[in-house]
Amino acid sequence: MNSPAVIYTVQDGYAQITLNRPEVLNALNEALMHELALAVQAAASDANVRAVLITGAGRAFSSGADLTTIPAGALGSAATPLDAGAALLARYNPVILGIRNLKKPVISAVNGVAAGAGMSIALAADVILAGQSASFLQAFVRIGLVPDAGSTWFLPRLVGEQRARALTLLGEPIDAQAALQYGLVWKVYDDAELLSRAQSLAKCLANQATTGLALIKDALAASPNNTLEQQLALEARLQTEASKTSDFYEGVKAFIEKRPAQFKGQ
Ligand code: T3D
Repeated sequence: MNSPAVIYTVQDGYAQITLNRPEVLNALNEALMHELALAVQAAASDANVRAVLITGAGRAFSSGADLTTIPAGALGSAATPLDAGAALLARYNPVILGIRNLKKPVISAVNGVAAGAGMSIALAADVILAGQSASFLQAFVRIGLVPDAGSTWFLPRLVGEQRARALTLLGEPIDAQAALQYGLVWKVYDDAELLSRAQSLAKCLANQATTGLALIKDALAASPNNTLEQQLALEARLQTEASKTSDFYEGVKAFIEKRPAQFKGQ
């Protein structure tokens, strides 16, 4: 029996999604993208899952789209052109939106290389952690493609216009330290401790005020398109929602009683 292309487990209140084709550095074929979509849906719909961790099996996070599944006959043939955009619409975009729109915090733990759409998946997370061996590669330009799966949206927002242009147009990899310096990742750990650090963070986030975290994500998602007036109004509306949660009362009560809060995620 074939191994699953994605391993999905739930523990300590969080879901771990492991891209699992290590022999090809977790290249994204149709099966993997299908299983990833199902895993993201499962995490979204399970009330017991209050945080999500995405990582890769073996020595890489993901090498991007599986280039071996592109039918050789389609390459360079005007008669049967390959429509890579159709693959994006069918498989990649729903996954990226699914991750980005999760009402729960998402961590990516980037072990080794994250290339092409694999890098886009890593960047879709809320908090990006990297191992010392991590590298980030906008591989698209090397094969004549356009950065996709959200890379042209995430990169300028994370690292600024100049770095986004250089990374995408030059297709040069950057290592974990450069990614940290650019603000592409939150923290860098020794490879040996990356996963346990990411799991500890996922467990910690799973014990926070989940509705409040979701509302924070909503506020940040709306921010780039809002004026200050609009954002202030949105913050007020979201705060009304947050202040109606039982977790808010628990947070205040715990502060007054000088004890750790016991958030239920509601
Ligand atoms: O239609 C659509 O799906 C459109 C969507 C497109 C979105 C994209 O993501 S386009 C970008 C696709 N990705 C790439 O172009 C990256 C290709 N890979 C590489 O450049 C290198 O493999 C890496 C820089 C990522 C890693 O290099 P290295 O030296 O550490 O490893 P390697 O030896 O190149 O790879 C190890 C194995 O994985 C090797 O197989 P082998 O020789 O041991 O049998 C290699 O062929 C395989 N592999 C690596 N990347 C891919 C792959 N197999 C299929 N697809 C890959 N992307």
